[in-house]
Amino acid sequence: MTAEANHTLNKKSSKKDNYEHPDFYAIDDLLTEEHKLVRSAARDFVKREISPYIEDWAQRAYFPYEIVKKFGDIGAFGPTLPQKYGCGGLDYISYGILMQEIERGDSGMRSTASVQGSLVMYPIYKFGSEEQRLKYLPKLASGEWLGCFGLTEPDHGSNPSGMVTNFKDMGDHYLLNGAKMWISNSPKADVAVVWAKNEAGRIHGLIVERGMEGFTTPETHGKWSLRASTTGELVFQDVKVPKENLLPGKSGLGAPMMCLDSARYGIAWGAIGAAMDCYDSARRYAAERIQFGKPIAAFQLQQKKLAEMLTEITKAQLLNWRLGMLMNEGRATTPQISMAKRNSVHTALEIAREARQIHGGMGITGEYPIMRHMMNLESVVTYEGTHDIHLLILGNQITGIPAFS
Ligand code: TGC
Ligand code: FAD
Repeated sequence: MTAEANHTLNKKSSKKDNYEHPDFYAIDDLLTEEHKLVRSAARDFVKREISPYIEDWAQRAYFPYEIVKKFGDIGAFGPTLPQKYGCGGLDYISYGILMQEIERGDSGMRSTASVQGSLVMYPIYKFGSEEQRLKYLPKLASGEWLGCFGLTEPDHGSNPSGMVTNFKDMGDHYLLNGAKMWISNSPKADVAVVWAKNEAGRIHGLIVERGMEGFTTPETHGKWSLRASTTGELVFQDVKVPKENLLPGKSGLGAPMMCLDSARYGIAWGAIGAAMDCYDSARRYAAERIQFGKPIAAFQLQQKKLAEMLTEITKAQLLNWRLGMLMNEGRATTPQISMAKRNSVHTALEIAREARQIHGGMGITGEYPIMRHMMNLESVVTYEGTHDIHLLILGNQITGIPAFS
């Protein structure tokens, strides 16, 4: 690549990232010194490594692969897993804070981190053998390797139990066939945790490595959302998977669903990071933009928007913090996680839309982060269980009547 092309791909914005996070209910008082240190390190990282470049990356649909190693260096991958495997050994509040800060920078960047931590490293740690943990976790934690998680298929999104990807026992190896779609990180991933049915129709997790014959990862082009994150397919045509690559610890749909619990929790915090960025930008813009001889912040209609944004952010911050404490105690339930994921993403989308209006025409440009956040959140509201699926999970919890089918 020429020096000029390289410069263009990584064009640095001259705009300074002056982000200040809203903390209307002194929620900082609930955080430990360790939580604050994690936040400060992650915020500095985002200001230094993401904010100056992200608009350019997103406009060009460029995935900055070099960020993977940098995330590893700050401990963004699998932060709650044990230090023995090169991970952070932190609690779930710290994990939430990391996701919040990274998604404040960009949802696509948070996707890269949360897929690696919650959807690749977590199942290897939770359901893997000790040999598998030692082989994969340190390389994934450091960012030497990138991973992806294959559950969704072209014909099975909200209903993953209908999956058709399958493997046969061939004696000394498994033979894997099928296809996964909409897979974050897939085009660049070194390893994939893939969910497939055995001959008895039981779902198992398999670790598939790049380079295995018959395994390809075509990239999905033309996304208007998560443009700085790379998304693709996983295609398996008679892939010989060594027997030692099966995750032995758990089978059935419950195994990938447990991974989703962890990732959805991270999204609950992450989406509010995006919302806080939109609010912060809108608050500053309203104070600076003069119309009819006054800052637009002086008009009641704009104040209403800002007051409602701050109210919703504060409610979500409290919900997330409490959920984090339940996660730390091992008491958080899937419906509680659904409530937080659904609430945070909905709140963030509404705030992004209101913030876009406060910025007027400028709100549609890359001068401000608003439109990028809004477009990103259109994916976040769909992946890891759609807005409606999380409502049905809550409905099931409340009534005891599943309404999925
Ligand atoms: P259902 O009958 O409810 O359950 C089937 C079996 O699974 C068990 N189970 C769980 N176990 C542990 N933890 C959980 N959270 C569990 N949820 C379910 C359940 O107990 C049962 O076990 P058993 O032993 O009785 O068989 O399943 P269902 O087929 O009716 O489906 C329920 C439904 C719709 C809620 C679920 O399938 C669902 O959540 N669908 C949404 C799919 C989804 O979220 N896909 C995400 C793909 S990954 C992704 O999007 C990554 S994006 C990442 C990024 O870029 O950041
Ligand atoms: P569908 O399931 O077809 O749903 C379409 C609509 O129907 C939705 O509004 C849905 O709420 C509604 N609907 C479906 N069933 C019901 C019902 N029972 N009752 C009421 N309404 C219903 N998957 C992975 O496995 N790994 C990844 O890394 C990954 N990354 C992704 C990255 C991006 C950018 C995107 C967009 C998706 C990603 N996904 C990933 C897939 C994601 O999880 C699915 O898109 C999601 O689960 C929804 O599936 P679907 O798109 O097939 O929609």
